[in-house]
Amino acid sequence: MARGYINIAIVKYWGKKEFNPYLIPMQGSISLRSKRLYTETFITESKEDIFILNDVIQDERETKKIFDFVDNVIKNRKKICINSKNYVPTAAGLASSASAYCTLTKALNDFFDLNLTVEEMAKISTIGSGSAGRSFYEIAAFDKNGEIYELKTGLNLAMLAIVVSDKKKDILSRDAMKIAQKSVIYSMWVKRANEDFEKMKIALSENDFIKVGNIMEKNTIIMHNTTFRSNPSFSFLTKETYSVIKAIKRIRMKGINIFTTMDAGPNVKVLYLKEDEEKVLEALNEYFEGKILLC
Ligand code: 2P0
Repeated sequence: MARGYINIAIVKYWGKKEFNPYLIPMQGSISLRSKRLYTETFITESKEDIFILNDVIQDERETKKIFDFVDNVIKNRKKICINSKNYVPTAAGLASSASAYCTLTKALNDFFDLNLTVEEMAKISTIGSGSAGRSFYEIAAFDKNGEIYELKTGLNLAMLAIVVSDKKKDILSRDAMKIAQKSVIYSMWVKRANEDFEKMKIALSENDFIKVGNIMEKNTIIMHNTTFRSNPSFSFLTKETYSVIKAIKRIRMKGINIFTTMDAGPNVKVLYLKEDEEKVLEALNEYFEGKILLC
């Protein structure tokens, strides 16, 4: 059995350059791995290739997608049954292809005795999903050359989500990214994101939480602006998203250091320091009781 956790980007990955053979992103990204939300995958020998997700045998399309990845990792193999379970609420922006492909790569490595290193597995997993490579490290950098490595900080970073919607998203992040790459402001995004990547590395190494939070918030907004300024124009963010952001700002004015980020969905993730957890939850519960999910 293999297990892999989701990760949440504090500098976003938002665009593919090429596969060579692993993904080279348009710009660097940095993430924090969850301690609670994960995927588990079991592989067994089978008469035919089967993919089971959350106890449901998947259709031809889903099965093909997963086995195309498997065939990329290993040629001339025996047939297998891949049985995966997501211990992640299936909510917009939380259900994760990152934990899925991170875990599948680990499970294949174990089942077929591939003897891959963590570095190799991280790169391989990006063929399935770009963000998956980051799930191999607690704090991961995925740079613009396609290198994936661990970053160190003295900060005890923690994340929670305010779940405003558990509806499935209308537009997949993969498709959204493709459209956004044609946005008139996309080249500006790439430049800014690469600067944010460098600045974030420094802020983490200097244990400067305020800087980390500010870089993350600005980076998030510019990423989402690429979708507004696309043709067609669209957004993952809703009225509810903005009202959460407003409430978080209000709480921050009271001196509690919390920062917001959003991915390919309307839910808001909140970055805080683990040692502040009690007071953060107390403040957030006043506004969002029942909607808070520790990540
Ligand atoms: C991230 N996202 O850095 C960004 C921010 C969504 C918004 O990585 O096409 O599902 O499989 O490589 O990994 C989601 O992208 O995309 C993502 P593919 P993936 O977390």
